Amino acid sequence: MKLTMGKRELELGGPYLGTLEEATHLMGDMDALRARMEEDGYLLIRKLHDPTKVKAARRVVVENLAANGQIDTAFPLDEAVIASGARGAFLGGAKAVTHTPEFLAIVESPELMQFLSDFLGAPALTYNYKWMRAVGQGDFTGAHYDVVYMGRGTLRLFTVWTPLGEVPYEKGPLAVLGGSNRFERIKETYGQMDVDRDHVEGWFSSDPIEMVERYGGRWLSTEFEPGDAMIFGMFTMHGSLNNATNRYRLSCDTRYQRADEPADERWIGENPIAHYAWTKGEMISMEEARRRWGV
Ligand SMILES: O=C(O)CCC(=O)C(=O)O
Repeated sequence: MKLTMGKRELELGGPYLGTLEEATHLMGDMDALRARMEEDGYLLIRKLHDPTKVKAARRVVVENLAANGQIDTAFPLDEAVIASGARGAFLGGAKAVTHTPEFLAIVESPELMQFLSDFLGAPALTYNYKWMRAVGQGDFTGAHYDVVYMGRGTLRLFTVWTPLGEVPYEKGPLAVLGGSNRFERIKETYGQMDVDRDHVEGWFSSDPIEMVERYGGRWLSTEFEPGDAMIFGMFTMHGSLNNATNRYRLSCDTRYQRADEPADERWIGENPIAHYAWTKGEMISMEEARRRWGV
């Protein structure tokens, strides 16, 4: 099966793309989950969330997109068929849809917060800012570490990536670069960057093959069902496959850390300030930044 990431076609099962390892069977054994996170840089947990709640949140998001004319209502709403001429949308931050009871019932559920508190070994907090994406046809996310966007607080910060609905391969699921949590030279250079301070583009690369050939590892992905989630750390290189369908790929990514550790001030509080300088003024291309870092 050939899948696309950016402009590259990758054969699933070939040298550049394999499948994510599951950690679902380790649930309940926090030491094993922590060891797996340390080793692989991610945890794939099936049914981490209640699938019924995920479907309810999906409904709210799809209704919101439909109200904005982004859904082709000639098809059942739940299919989220992209309206003619409509594009992908970022629905994060202050947008009301990420603060509806249905949405918060997944990403701030008592069960999830308890799980993360157990995993972190102390009560967890989640950033008030929520990231929610409706990924359009042909769109994808380039390879990046999350630390460049949210590294001002503790580095023991974790992303929970939650698909809102089924995400088969052709709909552009998340992909991580296996082994990238140990790319020391990239962690010391790109991994020290802050997009608001440095005015550098966020994506390290849009070329999945270039990354594997230069740094090793293998891209890993899977197909997702409602309730499934990926958890990963700040230094796990990730992106997504392309959405090759005419339906939106809906997903959210939310952040968690110990409440007793410093938090990145851009993402917390009633009205998070979010990115305030990135993309404003003169920007440095990633190509140029990588040349300076020698990576
Ligand atoms: O959903 C995507 O395409 C990207 C998600 C992402 O970059 C993240 O969860 O940090």
